[in-house]
Amino acid sequence: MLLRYSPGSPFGRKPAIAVHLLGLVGKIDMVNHEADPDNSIRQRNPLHKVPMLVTDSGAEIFDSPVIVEYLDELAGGGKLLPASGEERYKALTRLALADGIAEASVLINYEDRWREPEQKSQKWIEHQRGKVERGFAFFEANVPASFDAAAIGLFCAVTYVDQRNDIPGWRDRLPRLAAWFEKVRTSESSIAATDP
Ligand SMILES: N[C@@H](CCC(=O)N[C@@H](CS)C(=O)NCC(=O)O)C(=O)O
Repeated sequence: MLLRYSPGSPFGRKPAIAVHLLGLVGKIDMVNHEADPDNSIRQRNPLHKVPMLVTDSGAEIFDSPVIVEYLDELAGGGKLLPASGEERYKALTRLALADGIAEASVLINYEDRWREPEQKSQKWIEHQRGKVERGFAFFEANVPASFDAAAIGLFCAVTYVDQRNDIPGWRDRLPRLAAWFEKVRTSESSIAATDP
C-alpha cells in the first residue's frame, strides 16, 4: 500500500499522522510525491490533487478525509472516528470544519501563487480569512477532547495557517486553542515523526 503525499501540505500530513497513530507504519509506503518527476500520482486524480492512497488491490483512494476513514477501518475501526451513529457524523463534521480552515488558508496562498499581481483580490482574501477566523473561534469554544481525526485535521490546519501567518496574533485572542495546539505539538509522538 502506498501513500503519496506532500509532507508540508495540511492535507498530506493528516493521513501521515493517522498512519503513525494507528500503528500502520511499515504497512504503508509513504512516498513524497514531489520526488515524482512526472507527477504521475497527481494525474491519477481528475482534480490533480494529492494526497492519494493506492491500496494493495490497486484502488486509488482520495481525498484526505476519505483516506483517514479508510486507514481507521484498516486498523480495526473506531480508533480515530466513532465507528457509527450520530457521534461518527459529528466527528466527521468537525473534521470537515478543520479541513475547511486549511482549504481557506490554501486559497489565500494560491491567490499569491496563481494570480498575476494586478488580479489579486483583497476582498477574496478577506472572505477566506473570515472562514479561518470563524473556524478558529469554533475550536476555541470546542477544544478537542482527544487526538481524533478532527483534532489531527485541526493541528494540520493551524500549522499551515501559522506558516503563512494568515491570522497574526491569534494566540492572544484564542488562549484555549493556543494551549491545546502547544500541548499536542510537544507531546504527540506522531507529530514529531511527521514533521516535514
Ligand atoms: N480536499 C482535498 C484537498 C487536497 C489539496 O488541495 N491538495 C493540494 C496540496 S496542499 C493540491 O494538490 N493542490 C493542487 C491543486 O489545487 O491543483 C484533500 O483533503 O485531500
